[in-house]
Amino acid sequence: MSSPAIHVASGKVREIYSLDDETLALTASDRISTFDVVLPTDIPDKGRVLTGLSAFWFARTRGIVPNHLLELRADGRTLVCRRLAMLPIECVVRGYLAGSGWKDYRATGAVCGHELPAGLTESARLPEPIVTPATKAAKGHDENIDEERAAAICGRERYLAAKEASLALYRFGAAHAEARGIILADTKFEFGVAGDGMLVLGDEAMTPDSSRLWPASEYAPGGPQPSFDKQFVRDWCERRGWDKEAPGPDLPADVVAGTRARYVEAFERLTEISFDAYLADPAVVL
Ligand code: Q0Z
Repeated sequence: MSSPAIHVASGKVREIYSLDDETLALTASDRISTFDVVLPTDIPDKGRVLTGLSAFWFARTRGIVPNHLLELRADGRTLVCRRLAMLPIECVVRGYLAGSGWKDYRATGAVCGHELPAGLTESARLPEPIVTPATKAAKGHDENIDEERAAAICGRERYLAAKEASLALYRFGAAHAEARGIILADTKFEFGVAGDGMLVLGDEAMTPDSSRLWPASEYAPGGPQPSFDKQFVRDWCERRGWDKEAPGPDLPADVVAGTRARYVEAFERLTEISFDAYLADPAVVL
């Protein structure tokens, strides 16, 4: 007889359950957040797209670094995972200059201690991808830190192993995506330590919610890029006028349908697997 799952934490759009001392279940809902607010309207199958993509990347990167995935449930939205002792930092890899990376560069010429060439524009491709660690804020925004600080928090050896794994994962994912017309501008990895002391990739991996995905066909540095997945929602929210304070607006059916189609398109382009095949049998991504 199995014990009941115990709810242990909620993210903005995900839930985490304890199954036993060694395992957790991560369930992705169909909720969507924009401008840091979770909207009242779900995007059907969004949680399945994110879970399927995460499982796809976990299956294809286990030779780069071990990960926490034990089982992809038949519901298509739940990952059963090894319980890890999570590092208190996240490893963001940036191949392009966007978001807080662009803000920090514009203000100081550097991002998390990485001095960058002068004259880069917003969304520029960097000469080499960089790892820009951040602390995990319980509430509000994560704070960018330099690599010295990350090494002091995690231990130097542990940080360097996480950094090298992050770069290798990003290089693999960005090359895979670029060959399919999608720019993986940046992405966030979270690592933990397993019972045997090994560094293990946890959380989600290279999903639209943990990354910036841009359509390569529209790439035009010198300003912000349209988001592959959320641009319909953002544009509609901007046109409608909203102060970006909770609660957000209900989304009309055409915006829901258009957004779902973009998530499904990202899934199908990255995996080369039909999303209907995934719904019929999630194991097709493994
Ligand atoms: C991940 C998070 C979510 C809320 C804890 N394998 C693991 N072992 C231990 N802890 C975690 C993991 Cl993945 C862990 N988070 C982030 C996920 C909802 C928070 F689905 N928190």
